[in-house]
Amino acid sequence: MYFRRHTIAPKSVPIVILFGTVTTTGCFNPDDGTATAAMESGSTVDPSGSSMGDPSSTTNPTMEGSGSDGDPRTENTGSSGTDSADPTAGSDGTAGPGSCADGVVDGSAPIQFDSRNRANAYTLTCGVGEGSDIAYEWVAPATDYFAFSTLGNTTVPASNYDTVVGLLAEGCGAELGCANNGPLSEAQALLVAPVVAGQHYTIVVDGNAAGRGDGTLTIEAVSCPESDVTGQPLPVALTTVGGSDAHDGSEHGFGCDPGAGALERSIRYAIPEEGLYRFSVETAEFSPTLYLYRGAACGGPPISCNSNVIDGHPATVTRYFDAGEVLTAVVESSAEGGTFSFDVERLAARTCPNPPALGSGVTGVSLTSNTGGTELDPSCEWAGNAVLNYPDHVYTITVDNTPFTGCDVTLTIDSGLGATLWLLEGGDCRGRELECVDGQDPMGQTLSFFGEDDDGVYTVVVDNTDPFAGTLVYSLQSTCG
Ligand SMILES: [Ca+2]
Ligand SMILES: [Ca+2]
Ligand SMILES: [Ca+2]
Ligand SMILES: [Ca+2]
Repeated sequence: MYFRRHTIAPKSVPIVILFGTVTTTGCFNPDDGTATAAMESGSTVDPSGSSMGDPSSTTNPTMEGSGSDGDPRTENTGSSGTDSADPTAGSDGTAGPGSCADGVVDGSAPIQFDSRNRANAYTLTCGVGEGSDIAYEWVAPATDYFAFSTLGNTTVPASNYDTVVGLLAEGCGAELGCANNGPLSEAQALLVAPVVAGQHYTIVVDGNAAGRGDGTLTIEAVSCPESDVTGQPLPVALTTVGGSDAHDGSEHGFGCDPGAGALERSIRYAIPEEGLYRFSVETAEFSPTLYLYRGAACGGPPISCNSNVIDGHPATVTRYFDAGEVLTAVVESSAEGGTFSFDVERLAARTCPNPPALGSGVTGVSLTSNTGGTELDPSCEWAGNAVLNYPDHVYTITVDNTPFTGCDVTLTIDSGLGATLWLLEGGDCRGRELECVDGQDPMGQTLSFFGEDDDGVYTVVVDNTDPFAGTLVYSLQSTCG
């Protein structure tokens, strides 16, 4: 087996602006319509492509207008074709005197824009080049996470060029969030950001790599996940009864999948302080599967999943996170579902986020509940049984296949009944699970890395999946690096 890291070549496309109104109001739910398919395709593209700025920052976005008076909006070269006669007239209003924005929108309807005759007034931190842009003044109608998107949907078109979307504080102030990419595309942008009711913001639609063109900006409150337990007392009792079946994690390639028809519940949690966090689900009413994704909205980049039996050990996913990272968990149930206990705990980090390097390997290593940590759990095995957590050892490897050599990491079970060998992206217990081999085979299991595309640092984990049987003694040999 081998895996290959996916790289995305930057591409350039052209930009611009104008506005008009279309229709429809609604809540943003990646499980609806066009956005859905895209967002759940298992793409590794960060829908964010996105960065969330510190609202307390006072740094202004770069102003790059080339006009002699320093006001880039005066650089508008006028109309052409379908452009609005008055570029400062928004679809739902005109920016007031002194406003930095080109127009005022309330976001209740999609906003058509055309940037082909606009100036390059802003450079957002997640875009490049001198794309022309347009800025909208907007007042948040609610305190919530909102999605600012040029993805289009079933009724309005996506941007036809490489767009970047930024959210700035009132009056073109500090950049609060920026997104260059969408779930499956680098062209359209999807930004999810928290806003406060009544607060004024500036939304900038920019062109990446000097792109210009037209498209539609939609502004919608995020409706998935359904719950946000940030700051709430945990664990918390929730239910999947009456839940949707919009989520399908089968395309991620993980080792757990409840199959079609499983009702789910989606839950958001924002990390309060840097550390190692265990997300867990425990229930006596169904066999739980827990998926964890990055981002404040459903459909973000997947991290991993884990499952267990009814009334068994909790299903858990554990990773190291920075303060302020926002995660979305999806709890899948079996049968008709039921109530469950959802918890997020900050663990005492024993080896994560800095596991030791495996080097050329280790031999004759004992792994029991006394000698191993219980920090990480894979998708293709339980995290434990009714009595014990399955103990694990964590290592890092560095793969360098330049010039081509290829390398292997091989687990051999010297004694004991069960071990799982699995692999995470990155060497710091933060990354997505890439491979999971349930190693009941005493002849061993091997992870193979071919070619330069596989170069990088990884986290390798060995789990003792049968601690009742006694000590697992294993050898882990590496020809990598
Ligand atoms: Ca620009
Ligand atoms: Ca883009
Ligand atoms: Ca489901
Ligand atoms: Ca474990």
